[in-house]
Amino acid sequence: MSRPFLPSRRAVLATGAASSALSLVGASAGQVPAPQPWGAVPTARQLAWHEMAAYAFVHFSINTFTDREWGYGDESPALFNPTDFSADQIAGAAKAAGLTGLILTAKHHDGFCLWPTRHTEHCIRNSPYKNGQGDIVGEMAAACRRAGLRFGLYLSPWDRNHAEYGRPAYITYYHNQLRELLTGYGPLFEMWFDGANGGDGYYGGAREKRSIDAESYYDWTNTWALVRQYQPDAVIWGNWGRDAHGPWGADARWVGNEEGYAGDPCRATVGDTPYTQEIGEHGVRGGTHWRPAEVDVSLRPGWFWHAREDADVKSVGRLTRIYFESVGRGANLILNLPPDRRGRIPDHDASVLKGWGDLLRATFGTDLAQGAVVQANAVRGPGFDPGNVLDGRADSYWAPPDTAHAADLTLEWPQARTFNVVRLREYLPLGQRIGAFTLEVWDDGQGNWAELARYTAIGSQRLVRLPAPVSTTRLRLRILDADACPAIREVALFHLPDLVEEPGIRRDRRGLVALSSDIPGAILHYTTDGEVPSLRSPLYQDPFPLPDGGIVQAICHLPRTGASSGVAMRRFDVSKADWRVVSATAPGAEAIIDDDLGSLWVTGGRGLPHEVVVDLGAIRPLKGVTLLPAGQRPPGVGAPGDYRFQVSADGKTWGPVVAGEFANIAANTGEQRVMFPEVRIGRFLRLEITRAAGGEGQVAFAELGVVIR
Ligand code: FUL
Repeated sequence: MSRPFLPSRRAVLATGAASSALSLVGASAGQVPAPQPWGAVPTARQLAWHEMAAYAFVHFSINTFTDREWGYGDESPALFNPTDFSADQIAGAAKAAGLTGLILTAKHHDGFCLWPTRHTEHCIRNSPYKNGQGDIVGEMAAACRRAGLRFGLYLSPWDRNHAEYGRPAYITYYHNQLRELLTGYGPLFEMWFDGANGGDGYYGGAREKRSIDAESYYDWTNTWALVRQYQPDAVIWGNWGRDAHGPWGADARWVGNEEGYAGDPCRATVGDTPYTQEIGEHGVRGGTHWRPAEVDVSLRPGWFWHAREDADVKSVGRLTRIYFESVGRGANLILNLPPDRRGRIPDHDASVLKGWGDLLRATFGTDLAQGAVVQANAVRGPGFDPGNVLDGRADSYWAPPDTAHAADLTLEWPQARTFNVVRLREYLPLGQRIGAFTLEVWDDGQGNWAELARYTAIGSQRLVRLPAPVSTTRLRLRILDADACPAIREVALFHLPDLVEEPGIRRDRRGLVALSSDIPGAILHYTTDGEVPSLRSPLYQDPFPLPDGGIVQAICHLPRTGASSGVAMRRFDVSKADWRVVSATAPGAEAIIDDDLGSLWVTGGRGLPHEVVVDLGAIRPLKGVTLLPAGQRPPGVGAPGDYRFQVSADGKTWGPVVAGEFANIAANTGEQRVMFPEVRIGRFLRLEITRAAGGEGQVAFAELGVVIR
């Protein structure tokens, strides 16, 4: 098992209780009975998975070459033709980021297979890559082994290419494919069973809509049994309905969003109730099943590579925030790295990953808590001593007596330690037990304890990121509430180097651009002429007008430390100042033209289609349209699934229909873009929503926009 950011620790330099405890770990632990497990506990494979913390996702397939997020299934295998594929370069980029494993999309929803499967011709054998002799799955598996990364696979259950999809024969096919992957590519640490099932597709030429009941159709009991049979150590990821294994029987759950955060708290257990986004993000305290969350997010807006997103690669600052809001809340992080058409992680993306990995290594490579004298106000006895929290071992922990559901642990150093990150871990084999805790530091001047932080859950790990470094000779962890006596595996302290995050860039309906930063004392510089901003660029003071659109780039600078952020960039089209809603099938449609990303239009209860007509205020040449999904939808409300757009000069005679589906819109809140086949001149825009993605018929979304520039 690889443990990326754990420092290799020397023996604890503790004294007193701590040092006497050390020699007793393991050997004499039997002298005092261990605490009993409480509630649901993880399996061995889940425990190993928790240690992996953060790993890579790699979405690479036909979509990379067609510029789509969801292929229809009718794409020719000949399109798959990476010019300079390097599995080692991809694995190397993941490794440089400090990631511990890599999961590859062996087959996405379009059905194209990246390995030469015996069960379909819709695969790499019929592509020009290596004259049909290539095997991307095999190359990636070997490169991961070389790089010391664990390997996993994604095999989309939904298959828009296969003629039998929707019928029993497809399940046999799916099992055959799964068997090939489970037996042909060495050990796998995780199998990813995606939940997306959009309906229509090519299906061997039928070009029709096929609806299935995802909970029963895929025969999960037997599908998962194959994973258990051939890869007993692999964690099964999926969000399916109740089955013999309990609620949505897989080993790990979807966190419920694709934005890169877990809820706080994000508990590892869930109850025996249907999946909801709320449960995905937060879990359930004292739940009956161990189903920890995995946070899936992409380095770029899309899951697949698109040239138009080259300037939208997440920065080191953003990735760090994501790490703290996922791994730091006890979830695992799966960060998607989309290879380009060469078959490599683009250079800029790779350099961001390297910079991020360097930062994490510099931060988590030195545990500043080492050397502390550790004491507790409640001690269980030999084998469970306070000093165990410093020994870097996964199998030792501090525990007070069974009756102590609240207890304090104090670390003390002869000289002050300076840190801005605290890492805590519970000993998971005994379950997730902590219900509330605080961290306090000793204030020499005042002669008392001062509260630093207060949270509910710890779990696999809790990273507390402090707003500024703290120097102290004493740190106290106070467990205020627990379901059973606490079992604390680790208390560690780190120093995260100064990191200035990029500013936020917003434009309101009037066309005024505002920049923002929540860093105290930060100043902002910006450009609108395409130049990269520097400290010589205009200093931001007040919102400035940009009614006709353009590119705004900005940096944040902290004079106190001399550090600057990376560049934030946003492209704006014409402002919506003169727009108005002409008609809509439900009230409140003004919300989609107010440039307020938080306000939604929720269509009424009437049936589909839902329709809105917008007057753009002037005749304009329209290259396409954009739609911004809702960040969070009301319960039971879906996202717009299928669309029909039309343009008119006078609001009476309408031009040709542009129809299609918004790919992955139910899960992903990134902007959707629909380009017209040619420029449409007009003043009125009509959107009809003919299918809802998720929900019960009503849909909601945040903004409608146009592409003119
Ligand atoms: C979603 C899919 O529909 C996306 O295309 C992507 O694979 C993401 C990780 O999961 O459900």
